[in-house]
Amino acid sequence: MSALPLPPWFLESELGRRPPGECLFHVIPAPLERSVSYGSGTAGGPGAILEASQQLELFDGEGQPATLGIFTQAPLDCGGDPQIVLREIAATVSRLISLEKVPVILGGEHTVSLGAFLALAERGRPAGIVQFDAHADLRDRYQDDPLSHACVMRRAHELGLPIFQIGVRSLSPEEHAWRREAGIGRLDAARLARDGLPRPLLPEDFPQDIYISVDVDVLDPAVMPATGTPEPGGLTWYPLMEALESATSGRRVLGFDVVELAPLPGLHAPDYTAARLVYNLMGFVARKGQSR
Ligand SMILES: [Mn+2]
Repeated sequence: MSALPLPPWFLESELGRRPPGECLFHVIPAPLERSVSYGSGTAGGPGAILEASQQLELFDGEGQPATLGIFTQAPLDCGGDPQIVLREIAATVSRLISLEKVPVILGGEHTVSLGAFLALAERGRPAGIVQFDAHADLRDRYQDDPLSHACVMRRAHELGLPIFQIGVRSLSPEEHAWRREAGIGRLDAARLARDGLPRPLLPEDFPQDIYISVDVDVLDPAVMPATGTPEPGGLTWYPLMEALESATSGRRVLGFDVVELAPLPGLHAPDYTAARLVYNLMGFVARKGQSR
C-alpha cells in the first residue's frame, strides 16, 4: 500500500538477517495511529526505533541478547479497520508464543497492545500484564471510542487478565475510583519516587507468566520528550531498568511491547532511547526467563 522503503530489521547493522526459525525475538512493527489524544506522530515510532537500533552495541552491559536471534517482520498495514489489525496481531502473537518465540511489538499507539492481550486471553492459561505507563489507560470509553489508547487496560481487565501498573501519575477521578474497586495492582510514580522499589515488585500471587507493556511516557519527559501525552514526574532511566529487571525476575516473559514513541524531527535521542529500552528488555528476558 505504501511506497515508502521498508525500515531495516532491528539491529540489522550488526546481525544481518537470519531465518525466523533461528530467532528467539520476533519484532512486529505496528505503526497504528488513530486515537492519539494530544500530540501526534506515533505512526513513525516503529520505523524510528528500527533505524535507531542500527546504532546499538551488541553488548547490553551484561551480555549479548542478540545472539539469540532477532527477526523483524514487515510493518503491519495499520490503515484499515483497527479490529482487523488487532486480530492480525493476536494471531501472530499466539503463533509465536506456541513456537516458544518472544513477540516484541513496536507501536504505534497503545491500542496495539490489545492484540497481544487477546492472544493471552485465548491462550487459556493464566498470564498477567505488567504495564509501565504515565496513565492508567483504564477509561471505559474515550472520545466515544472503546478502542482508544486511553482504554486499553480496561479492555485487558474485561478479558480477565490480571494487571499490575507501574509509574502511573495521571488518571481521571473515575479511573482512580474504578481502579480501586477492581483491585488493580499498582506502584504509582509518586510512591516509587518516595519509597523506592519494593522487593519483590510483583505480588506473590501474580501469574508466573507475564507480558510487559511499556508506554514510553512512563519515562520522565526530560528523558523521553517524544511522546503524545508527556507527564512530569516520570521514571528516569536506571529506576526503569531496575523495575523491568525486577518484574522479569523469576518469571516467564511471554512477550512485550514498547509503544507511543512519537519521533520529533531533528531530535534523535528519544528514538535511540526507545531502541535501547527494547534491547535491554530483550536482555532481561533472555537472562531471567529461565523456564523456557
Ligand atoms: Mn498508555
